[in-house]
Amino acid sequence: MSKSTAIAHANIALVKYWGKRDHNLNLPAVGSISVTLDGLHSKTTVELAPEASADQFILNGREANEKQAARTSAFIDKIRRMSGSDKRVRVISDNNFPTGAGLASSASGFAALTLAATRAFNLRLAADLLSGLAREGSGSAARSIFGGYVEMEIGTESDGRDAVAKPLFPSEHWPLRLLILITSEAEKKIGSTEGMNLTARTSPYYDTWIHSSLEDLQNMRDAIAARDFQQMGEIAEFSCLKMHGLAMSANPGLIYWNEVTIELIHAVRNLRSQGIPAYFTIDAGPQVKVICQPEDVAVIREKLSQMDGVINILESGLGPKAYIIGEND
Ligand code: 2P0
Repeated sequence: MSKSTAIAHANIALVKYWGKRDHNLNLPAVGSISVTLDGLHSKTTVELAPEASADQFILNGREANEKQAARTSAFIDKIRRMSGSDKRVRVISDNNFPTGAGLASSASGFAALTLAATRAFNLRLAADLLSGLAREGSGSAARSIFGGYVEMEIGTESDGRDAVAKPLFPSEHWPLRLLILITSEAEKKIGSTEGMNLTARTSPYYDTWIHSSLEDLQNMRDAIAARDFQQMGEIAEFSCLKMHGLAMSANPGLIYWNEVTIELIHAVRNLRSQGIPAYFTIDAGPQVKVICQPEDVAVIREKLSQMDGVINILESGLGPKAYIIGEND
């Protein structure tokens, strides 16, 4: 193929990834468990451009900035080496979720890029190899290769070949829903990679974080297998708060929240005290993701939308693996 278009969906971690055991291969220091979302995706077209002297990247209708272009080109270089080709590419990528909403798009973006680019260069990789390659672009992207409930393994091999994600359960196993409460559209000052590196270097809690993650992963697997909403939610909040506590204990401390984030944490816990089952999780930014069951979405949405400072609410169920939507020579 010389042109290929792929879709990959965003994911949200229920047990968080924060820290790397190898920087060159982007190997995670802890495993993670996520859900892939049906509502949020990246659609990416990669077209070989044999006559071009440089790669071209159009992200959300605009020429990518220098940093994005350099990171993407370095990633495409890996695929060029694998395929034995030195052809330049033209990449067009769009997110179906609001641009500038402060949602990490590197997971769906790199997963879609991995699938579309390998196919454009005529490589047909098995899903685990795609996941490992996506990981080299962005750790969380390894998980977006798969749908439903997904676990990222840290692996033990020094070359990272077993640091790949694997599907745990399909979406239909347990159709949870997520509400994503947008509290700020400002771009974060410290990205995940930089934040993780600072944390590993300076936090006195880092080793404890690494060791304690094993139990969280086992408990989360069990909770999902048993469809135990309370256990799943309690572990998700625990992992989230532990990750943020860890990040805050870096020096200088990383605070990804704003005042609305904290209000929403209390609001979700208040819902529970009123008998409405809902749990929160938060990534490296101020948005709050609320995990709930389908029958409770309407009431939770109604109550949280009234909170001051909630700019927008996105809603999603669980979604499929990354897939190709079009190819031609
Ligand atoms: C996660 N995050 O598990 C965690 C929780 C953010 C907070 O994975 O450096 O953009 O590219 O591997 O994948 C975001 O980190 O980091 C992330 P890199 P990535 O979802």
